[in-house]
Amino acid sequence: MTQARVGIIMGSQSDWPTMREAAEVLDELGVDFEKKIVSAHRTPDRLWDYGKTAVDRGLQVIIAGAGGAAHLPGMMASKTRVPVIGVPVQTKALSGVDSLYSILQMPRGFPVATMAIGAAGAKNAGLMAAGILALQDPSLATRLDAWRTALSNSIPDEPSDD
Ligand code: RP5
Repeated sequence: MTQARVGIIMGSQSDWPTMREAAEVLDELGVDFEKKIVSAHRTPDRLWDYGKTAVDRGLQVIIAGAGGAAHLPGMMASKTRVPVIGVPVQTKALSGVDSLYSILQMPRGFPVATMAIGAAGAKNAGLMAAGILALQDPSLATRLDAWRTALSNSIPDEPSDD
Protein backbone atom coordinates (compact mmCIF):
# COMPACT_ATOMS: atom_id res chain seq x y z
CA MET A 1 0.00 0.00 0.00
CA THR A 2 1.30 3.46 -0.85
CA GLN A 3 1.82 6.15 1.75
CA ALA A 4 -0.88 8.84 1.76
CA ARG A 5 0.58 12.33 1.49
CA VAL A 6 -2.78 14.08 1.84
CA GLY A 7 -5.42 13.36 4.45
CA ILE A 8 -8.98 14.24 3.49
CA ILE A 9 -11.12 14.35 6.60
CA MET A 10 -14.74 15.33 7.06
CA GLY A 11 -17.19 15.65 9.89
CA SER A 12 -19.84 13.34 8.49
CA GLN A 13 -20.75 10.93 5.73
CA SER A 14 -23.04 13.72 4.51
CA ASP A 15 -19.96 15.81 3.67
CA TRP A 16 -18.60 13.22 1.25
CA PRO A 17 -20.48 14.36 -1.89
CA THR A 18 -18.70 17.71 -1.44
CA MET A 19 -15.32 16.37 -0.33
CA ARG A 20 -15.26 13.84 -3.15
CA GLU A 21 -14.28 16.75 -5.42
CA ALA A 22 -10.96 17.02 -3.60
CA ALA A 23 -10.42 13.27 -3.84
CA GLU A 24 -11.21 13.19 -7.55
CA VAL A 25 -8.76 15.91 -8.49
CA LEU A 26 -6.01 14.32 -6.36
CA ASP A 27 -6.71 11.04 -8.16
CA GLU A 28 -6.42 12.80 -11.52
CA LEU A 29 -3.09 14.26 -10.48
CA GLY A 30 -1.74 10.97 -9.12
CA VAL A 31 -1.47 12.13 -5.50
CA ASP A 32 -1.90 9.45 -2.84
CA PHE A 33 -4.46 10.36 -0.20
CA GLU A 34 -6.60 8.82 2.49
CA LYS A 35 -10.17 9.73 3.40
CA LYS A 36 -11.67 9.50 6.87
CA ILE A 37 -14.70 10.62 8.84
CA VAL A 38 -13.37 12.54 11.82
CA SER A 39 -15.86 14.69 13.71
CA ALA A 40 -14.83 17.42 16.12
CA HIS A 41 -18.01 16.86 18.13
CA ARG A 42 -19.01 13.26 17.59
CA THR A 43 -15.57 11.61 17.57
CA PRO A 44 -13.24 14.01 19.41
CA ASP A 45 -10.83 11.22 20.42
CA ARG A 46 -10.49 10.20 16.78
CA LEU A 47 -9.69 13.83 15.92
CA TRP A 48 -7.06 13.95 18.64
CA ASP A 49 -5.36 10.73 17.50
CA TYR A 50 -5.44 11.80 13.87
CA GLY A 51 -3.76 15.12 14.65
CA LYS A 52 -1.24 13.57 17.02
CA THR A 53 -0.04 10.99 14.49
CA ALA A 54 -0.30 13.06 11.28
CA VAL A 55 3.38 14.06 11.06
CA ASP A 56 4.73 10.61 11.92
CA ARG A 57 2.42 9.00 9.39
CA GLY A 58 3.88 11.19 6.65
CA LEU A 59 0.89 13.39 5.94
CA GLN A 60 2.01 16.63 4.32
CA VAL A 61 -1.33 18.38 3.91
CA ILE A 62 -4.71 17.84 5.57
CA ILE A 63 -7.92 18.87 3.83
CA ALA A 64 -10.70 19.18 6.38
CA GLY A 65 -14.33 19.73 5.42
CA ALA A 66 -17.22 20.36 7.78
CA GLY A 67 -20.55 22.12 7.92
CA GLY A 68 -22.45 24.20 10.45
CA ALA A 69 -20.47 24.68 13.65
CA ALA A 70 -17.48 23.56 11.64
CA HIS A 71 -14.77 23.15 14.26
CA LEU A 72 -12.91 20.27 12.61
CA PRO A 73 -10.37 22.22 10.52
CA GLY A 74 -9.47 24.58 13.36
CA MET A 75 -9.19 21.85 15.97
CA MET A 76 -7.01 19.82 13.62
CA ALA A 77 -4.79 22.87 13.06
CA SER A 78 -4.43 23.16 16.83
CA LYS A 79 -3.22 19.57 17.08
CA THR A 80 -0.71 19.31 14.21
CA ARG A 81 1.69 21.53 12.31
CA VAL A 82 0.73 19.80 9.05
CA PRO A 83 -0.92 22.57 6.99
CA VAL A 84 -4.71 22.37 7.14
CA ILE A 85 -6.91 23.47 4.25
CA GLY A 86 -10.50 24.05 5.36
CA VAL A 87 -13.56 23.45 3.22
CA PRO A 88 -16.84 24.99 4.42
CA VAL A 89 -19.59 22.52 3.50
CA GLN A 90 -22.84 24.09 2.34
CA THR A 91 -25.61 23.76 4.92
CA LYS A 92 -29.40 23.88 4.51
CA ALA A 93 -30.09 26.31 7.35
CA LEU A 94 -27.54 29.02 6.58
CA SER A 95 -26.21 28.03 3.14
CA GLY A 96 -22.69 27.41 4.43
CA VAL A 97 -22.03 30.93 5.69
CA ASP A 98 -22.02 29.39 9.18
CA SER A 99 -19.41 26.84 8.05
CA LEU A 100 -17.35 29.55 6.36
CA TYR A 101 -17.19 31.81 9.39
CA SER A 102 -16.51 28.89 11.74
CA ILE A 103 -13.51 27.83 9.65
CA LEU A 104 -12.20 31.23 8.61
CA GLN A 105 -12.04 33.11 11.88
CA MET A 106 -9.09 31.38 13.51
CA PRO A 107 -7.22 33.06 16.34
CA ARG A 108 -3.69 34.26 15.73
CA GLY A 109 -1.20 31.39 15.77
CA PHE A 110 -3.25 28.53 14.34
CA PRO A 111 -4.00 29.14 10.68
CA VAL A 112 -6.43 27.30 8.44
CA ALA A 113 -6.27 28.04 4.71
CA THR A 114 -9.97 28.48 4.02
CA MET A 115 -11.50 27.71 0.63
CA ALA A 116 -14.83 28.74 -0.89
CA ILE A 117 -18.10 27.19 0.30
CA GLY A 118 -19.05 23.84 -1.22
CA ALA A 119 -17.87 21.80 -4.17
CA ALA A 120 -15.70 24.52 -5.75
CA GLY A 121 -13.92 24.92 -2.43
CA ALA A 122 -13.32 21.19 -2.15
CA LYS A 123 -11.92 20.99 -5.65
CA ASN A 124 -9.67 23.97 -5.03
CA ALA A 125 -8.53 22.37 -1.77
CA GLY A 126 -7.31 19.37 -3.77
CA LEU A 127 -5.53 21.67 -6.21
CA MET A 128 -4.01 23.70 -3.39
CA ALA A 129 -2.72 20.53 -1.72
CA ALA A 130 -1.23 19.40 -5.03
CA GLY A 131 0.42 22.80 -5.49
CA ILE A 132 2.04 22.58 -2.06
CA LEU A 133 3.35 19.06 -2.72
CA ALA A 134 4.51 20.08 -6.20
CA LEU A 135 7.03 22.47 -4.64
CA GLN A 136 9.12 19.39 -3.74
CA ASP A 137 7.95 17.01 -6.46
CA PRO A 138 8.92 17.96 -10.04
CA SER A 139 6.90 15.17 -11.61
CA LEU A 140 3.73 16.29 -9.83
CA ALA A 141 4.57 19.89 -10.81
CA THR A 142 4.58 18.82 -14.47
CA ARG A 143 1.24 17.05 -14.09
CA LEU A 144 -0.30 20.03 -12.31
CA ASP A 145 0.96 22.43 -15.00
CA ALA A 146 -0.57 20.18 -17.67
CA TRP A 147 -3.87 20.04 -15.74
CA ARG A 148 -3.98 23.83 -15.55
CA THR A 149 -3.14 24.24 -19.22
CA ALA A 150 -5.87 21.77 -20.20
CA LEU A 151 -8.41 23.73 -18.15
CA SER A 152 -7.37 27.01 -19.78
CA ASN A 153 -7.54 25.43 -23.23
CA SER A 154 -11.06 24.15 -22.55
CA ILE A 155 -12.42 27.69 -22.13
CA PRO A 156 -14.00 28.93 -25.38
CA ASP A 157 -13.21 32.36 -26.78
CA GLU A 158 -16.87 33.21 -27.22
CA PRO A 159 -20.10 32.24 -25.48
CA SER A 160 -22.45 29.94 -27.40
CA ASP A 161 -26.26 29.87 -27.53
CA ASP A 162 -26.43 26.08 -26.95
C1 RP5 B 1 -21.00 18.59 10.76
O1 RP5 B 1 -22.38 18.59 10.83
C2 RP5 B 1 -20.66 17.78 9.56
O2 RP5 B 1 -19.46 18.23 9.03
C3 RP5 B 1 -21.82 17.98 8.63
O3 RP5 B 1 -21.53 18.94 7.64
C4 RP5 B 1 -22.92 18.51 9.53
C5 RP5 B 1 -24.15 17.66 9.52
O4 RP5 B 1 -23.81 16.34 9.80
P1 RP5 B 1 -24.89 15.18 9.67
O5 RP5 B 1 -25.99 15.50 10.64
O6 RP5 B 1 -25.37 15.19 8.24
O7 RP5 B 1 -24.16 13.90 10.01
O8 RP5 B 1 -20.41 18.07 11.89
